Amino acid sequence: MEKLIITAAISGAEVTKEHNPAVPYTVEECVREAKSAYDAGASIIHLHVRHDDGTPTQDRERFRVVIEAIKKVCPDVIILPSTGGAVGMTDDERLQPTELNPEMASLDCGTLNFGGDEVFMNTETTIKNFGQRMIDRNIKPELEVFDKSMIEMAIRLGKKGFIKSPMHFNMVMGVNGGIGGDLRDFSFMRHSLPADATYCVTGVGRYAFTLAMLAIIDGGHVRVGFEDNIYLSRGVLAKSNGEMVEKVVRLAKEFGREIATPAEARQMLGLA
Ligand code: KMH
Ligand code: ZN
Repeated sequence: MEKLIITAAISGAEVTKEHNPAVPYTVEECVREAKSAYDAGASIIHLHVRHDDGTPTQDRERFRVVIEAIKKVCPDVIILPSTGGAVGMTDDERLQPTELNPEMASLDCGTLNFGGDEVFMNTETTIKNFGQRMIDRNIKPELEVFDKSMIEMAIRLGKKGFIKSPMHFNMVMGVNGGIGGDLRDFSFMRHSLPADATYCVTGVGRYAFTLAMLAIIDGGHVRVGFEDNIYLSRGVLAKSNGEMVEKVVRLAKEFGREIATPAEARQMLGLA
């Protein structure tokens, strides 16, 4: 089986220090969290940035500063900035990190209720614009799919030339408003992907490590981190993103799955 690519979603836009005091806001805190994940075995950092008070921002210069600071201590790590940002941001705001020409970026493939009454808007025009931007700048999209309909949207827009193949998906499962995170949901999503696609799975909240296990044994890849889950196990707050990555590494080793380095992840994802 291919080696396992671990992504750490170190910060997100919604989770706060009230949920877990280790959630990073400042540049230094982002560096600390990225390094803990990288040292534990993450080859990709999915990045959101904040102002120092924790307010989410998509400001290009804030991304530039945080990415440069992370690269100083994790020189070969793959940085995958968010173009989702936070609910309510405009498309232009959200696209700012693509101006830095990262190797990868997230591309959200549909609209959904997001954790209650918030609506995370991604119309077909938005997805086409974001897809075209990533083609123009040679950025590999990680296709964020929160439900099966979003896989179908990605395939449809791929046929129209807005997303290149082979596609790389991130099945984000367990969001309040999206698909759940049970075995049946995983199987349904996974078997709806194009045959030549690669995928990673993100289990939100209590699904974080059960879905990681399924991806490990299925040959997929895994994302964990404070963006998606604040607990290491039931009732026990994670002290760092690194602790969550370490747990995935332990699970992978139990099942004979080796961990990909950033260089190996680049080969597998067609970035190199
Ligand atoms: N913060 C969510 C509304 C992404 O990074 O592309 C969207 C999100 C997805 O986090
Ligand atoms: Zn995100």
